[in-house]
Amino acid sequence: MSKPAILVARAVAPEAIDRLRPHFELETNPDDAIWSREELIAKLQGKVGAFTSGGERIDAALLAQCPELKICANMSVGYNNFDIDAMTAAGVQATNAPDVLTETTADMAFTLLMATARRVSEAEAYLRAGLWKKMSFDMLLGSDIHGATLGILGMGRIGQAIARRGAHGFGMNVIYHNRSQLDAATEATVKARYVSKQDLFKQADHVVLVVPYSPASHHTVAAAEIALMKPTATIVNIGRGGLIDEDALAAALAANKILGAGLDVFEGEPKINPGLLALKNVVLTPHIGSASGPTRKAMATLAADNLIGYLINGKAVTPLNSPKPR
Ligand code: 8YV
Repeated sequence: MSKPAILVARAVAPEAIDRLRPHFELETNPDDAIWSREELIAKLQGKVGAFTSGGERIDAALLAQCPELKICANMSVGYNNFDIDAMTAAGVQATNAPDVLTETTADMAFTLLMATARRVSEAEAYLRAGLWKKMSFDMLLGSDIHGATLGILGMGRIGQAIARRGAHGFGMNVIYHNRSQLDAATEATVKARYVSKQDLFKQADHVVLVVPYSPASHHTVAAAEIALMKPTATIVNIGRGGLIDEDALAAALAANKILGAGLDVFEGEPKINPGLLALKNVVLTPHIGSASGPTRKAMATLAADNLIGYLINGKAVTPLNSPKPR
């Protein structure tokens, strides 16, 4: 009997391919080409499963053209590329890759927070440009991290891991805002206090965004929120670019209304808003939040296990919906 066919839409860790191969006929993308939507739809013909990276838009129109598709397994915790309602209605299982990247991504939030507050990118550029001629008392002064107020917008697993680092590692006063308040026991463990969104922007010395991206959270940080921030404050985004109005942020940074920003994600990535590129007081990284070797391997393995779990054993490991199978 021939094995079910699946599409691995991007180049992935070889361990994931090795895991999938005994169970499936695989079409892979070893050159890591970025396929157009039409190419993706063409390649999905005859496939029962898709290993997706988090960038492929899966919606009703695509599903209507891919009648054999039963599951899309994202190798990312974010799933704003999925129209979950459309997938459920079409009988298609959606899965993501949570938990395995929590600590690595929280590390990255702190990396950016510290680099931004202590102006590390700007300082290195200054040194490399040969501008460092002498020590001076006011050279590249930043904001403190220890003992400062850390404001976390979005308090899921990654937000909580960031809170633990701030509170326990750096003695920070941690405040957060989220759709729903954590229970008292969890608040006590992560040492974080719930505040309104407005108070978070007013009180925080360092703001970190880890809100899931959806139409509801589009530009959740715009000129009005930035205007509430202290002139010495920083903002870090490790969620999705669309959470921030980048033009408003660039304008505030250019006018030194806040100290700096650390951005790992961008609205039009991999294209970067030219207003941001022109600035010194922003630390820019190319969406590497989960990019440690072991974590990327674990994410790929989990996506593979979701495909094997659902298509071979009848149950996904980390399901996002409960569709009636096609
Ligand atoms: C990358 C992420 O998207 O998990 C997410 O939601 O943003 C990142 O981990 C992922 O690594 C791309 O495959």
